[in-house]
Amino acid sequence: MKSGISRRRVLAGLISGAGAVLLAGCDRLTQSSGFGTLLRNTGKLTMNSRRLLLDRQLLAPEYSLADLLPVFRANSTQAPDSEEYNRLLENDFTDWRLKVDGLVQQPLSLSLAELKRLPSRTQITRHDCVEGWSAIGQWQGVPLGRILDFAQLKPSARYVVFHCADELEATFDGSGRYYEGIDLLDAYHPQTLRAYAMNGKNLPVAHGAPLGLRVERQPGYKQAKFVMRIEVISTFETLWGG
Ligand SMILES: Nc1nc2c(c(=O)[nH]1)N[C@H]1C(S)=C(S)[C@@H](COP(=O)(O)O)O[C@H]1N2
Ligand SMILES: [Mo]
Repeated sequence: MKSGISRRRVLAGLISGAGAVLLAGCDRLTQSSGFGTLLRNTGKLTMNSRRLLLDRQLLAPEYSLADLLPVFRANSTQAPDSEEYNRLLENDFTDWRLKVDGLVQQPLSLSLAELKRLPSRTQITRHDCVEGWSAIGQWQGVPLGRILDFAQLKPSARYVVFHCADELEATFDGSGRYYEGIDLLDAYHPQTLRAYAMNGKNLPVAHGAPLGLRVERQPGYKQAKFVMRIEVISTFETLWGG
């Protein structure tokens, strides 16, 4: 962000977003918890999303269908090497659940069908890998901010971590799974999606089936593939050595 003004605007957006979270909390008191509530609340676009949408300068450039590449390269992990993932893949991910937990009032467990029933956003953007290649693709998915609002962030929430099904690269010490973290500004950015479709089809395995992260304005490695769990945290210190 270049100017102090736009930074202030984003902060104002986040503060009104916190208000939306509180309101969602009041609704919840009078309704049964779980996915029913999630569906009932989908009509509400959060204040911070609206504000960010108004500030066009903050959006990553979007392209047209004519700009799509015939072949979009698949990079690094092409398929997680795990029995659990293979079992989920065999059943077309009907048994897969996206878990949302950590610093939230209402932990969630969402099936792919449930995610697909939520209002989605479709965008054509450029993916830039730091290894030196770029490609333009179309993604469809649920704005992450909306899912976080349903889960209702606790006041101490600062970052959102995406836990993936594949192993970390050997260079990372090999102790755990691939993960990526983003801050709340990126998490509530209107172009940040939990993407389940790419170029009009279900997300292919090589590109992160069943669910990938699109966080535009961030480099390729932030676009976590094979996302299994979203964890909301206050500090990175406790996460595999920070
Ligand atoms: N789970 C997971 N996500 C990942 C990676 C990975 O190895 N595992 N590689 C990252 C890198 S470096 C890039 S460039 C993109 C590649 O996405 P693509 O295969 O859809 O082109 O995924 C990113 N997300
Ligand atoms: Mo990358």
